[in-house]
Amino acid sequence: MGIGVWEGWVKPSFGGEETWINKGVGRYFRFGTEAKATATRYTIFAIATFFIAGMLAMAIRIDLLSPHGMFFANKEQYNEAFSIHGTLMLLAVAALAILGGIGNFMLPPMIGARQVVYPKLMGISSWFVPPAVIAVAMSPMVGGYESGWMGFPPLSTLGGTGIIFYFMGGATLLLSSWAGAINFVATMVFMRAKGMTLSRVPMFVYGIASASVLLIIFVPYTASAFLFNLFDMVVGTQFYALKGGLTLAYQDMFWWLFHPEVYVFVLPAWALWLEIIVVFSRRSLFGRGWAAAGFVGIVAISGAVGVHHFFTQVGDVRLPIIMGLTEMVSVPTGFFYLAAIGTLWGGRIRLTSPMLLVLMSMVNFLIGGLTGVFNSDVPANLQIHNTFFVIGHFHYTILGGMLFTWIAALYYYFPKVTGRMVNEFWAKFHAWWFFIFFNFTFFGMYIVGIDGMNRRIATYLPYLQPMNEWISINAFLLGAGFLIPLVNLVYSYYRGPIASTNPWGGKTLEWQMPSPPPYENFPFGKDPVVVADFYNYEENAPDPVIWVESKQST
Ligand code: HEM
Ligand SMILES: [Cu+2]
Repeated sequence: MGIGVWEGWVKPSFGGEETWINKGVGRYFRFGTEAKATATRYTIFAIATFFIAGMLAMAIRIDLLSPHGMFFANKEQYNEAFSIHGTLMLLAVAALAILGGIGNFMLPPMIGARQVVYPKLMGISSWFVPPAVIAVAMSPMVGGYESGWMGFPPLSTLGGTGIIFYFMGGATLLLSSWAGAINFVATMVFMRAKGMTLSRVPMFVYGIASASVLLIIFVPYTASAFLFNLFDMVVGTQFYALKGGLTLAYQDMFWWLFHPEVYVFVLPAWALWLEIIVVFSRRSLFGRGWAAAGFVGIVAISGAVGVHHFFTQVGDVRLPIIMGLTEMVSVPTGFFYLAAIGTLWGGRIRLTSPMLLVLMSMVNFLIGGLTGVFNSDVPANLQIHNTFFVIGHFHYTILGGMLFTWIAALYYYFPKVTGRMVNEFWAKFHAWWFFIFFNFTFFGMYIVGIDGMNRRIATYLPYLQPMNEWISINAFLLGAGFLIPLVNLVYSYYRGPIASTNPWGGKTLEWQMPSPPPYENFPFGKDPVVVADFYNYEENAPDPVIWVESKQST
């Protein structure tokens, strides 16, 4: 079978050797089990989904050019558009791009491993993505729905049958990231090279580990909520029925995952900040212990504060507690800024495209984080809840914090993955384009939100039109700009200048692989042993790794 089911799955399952092709784009679309092919497949799916969901955002912005809507035929279509946009961006882009794409590729070599523990599980769960994306995207064509992307009952079960596809797609995407989390944790526990102690594992490994722990604990709640809702619709159960059901319990279960999920998006990105900043300021990582405490602190707090999403619904004694806890999340977040700024301070900074994007990401996230404090302050929340202020906030955190860093990481690792360099001029040109129009667009949303623009409503009062026009025009420029990195990446894959093995001079182990890396990551017949810190950039810092004769032949 040409698509690799036989060579990649069946034969190796019965003890045969897996055949591995190291050439051509086709290898990424086979049912192979090799982690780097799986990773690249995740990246390609994330980019494709980003463009599908991005087109919907453009449609929404066209609609909002007029107070009465000027693109969609009715309000239901508007609801479907922002729901599909949101779900795909969150569950198929933000949750999978860095974890599935960068993580599967770079985590094994970073800990000195040649493979992951469950390569088949990873391979198959990457193939969950396209059917799930299609199910979500086509949900309007199979009956539509009105409940919005969160699918709150009773609206979800009373609306159209499209919600069935929507919940199936959503649950499948959650499952994909959940399987990934299990594989990451197993790989980190069992496959670390000798000497890769807790105080030496790279920061990105901490980032993936903490995101994985959050996923493993919290995905079951929200995935079950989706499924119970589905059962209510399909087999007539009454989990969330208005009479006799636990209607409000859905919201609780939904936010059990979806608050920690935002940290699933940003923790790996913050970890990449530190990786990239260290390399491009050639300065030892500052406050490694603080950064580690940051990861642990956020995992500990972020699971407990989901109630801050319904401050306007629950008026009881828990409010001050949840408000306090939510605002405490800023403390471990501050640790990352401390480590990042401490490392930058006095460093010999090289403003390459990955570095530029990381610095921009830090600025954006700061604005997003500060406006989070307004959201989490109960009196302020009562004013801005369900307005465009909230939309501004989460786009600053997710696009600003995660997407800028994802693109930084794509440029940073491109030479390792493909053996070629991207075009720096166009990478930087787009970074500035992205930064400027991102801020024009989304800062406008804070303003229009405070002015009284409701979220999730297709129409608005005429006095808000000028501000909405400003947002839409900047959004179109922002959206069109993404063609630049797309062309840059595709063109550089075929024509970019040949890259050296370690073009940026990174010390972590993934830079010791040849470019592009072969099947076993480190083909030298030798195994790495970690003997010193990866982030020591002092004059006469010892080499962090020595290579010893491999026990198994390669
Ligand atoms: C990791 C970074 C963060 C991300 C990715 C993020 C993302 C989001 C998202 C997606 C929503 C909207 C959910 C919806 O559709 O209703 C949201 C709302 C909210 N965020 Fe954040 N957030 C982050 C950080 C913070 C911080 C640091 C705080 C507080 C200090 C905060 C407080 C809130 C609150 C209270 C809401 C609910 C607002 C409302 O609807 O009334 N967030 N956030
Ligand atoms: Cu939250």
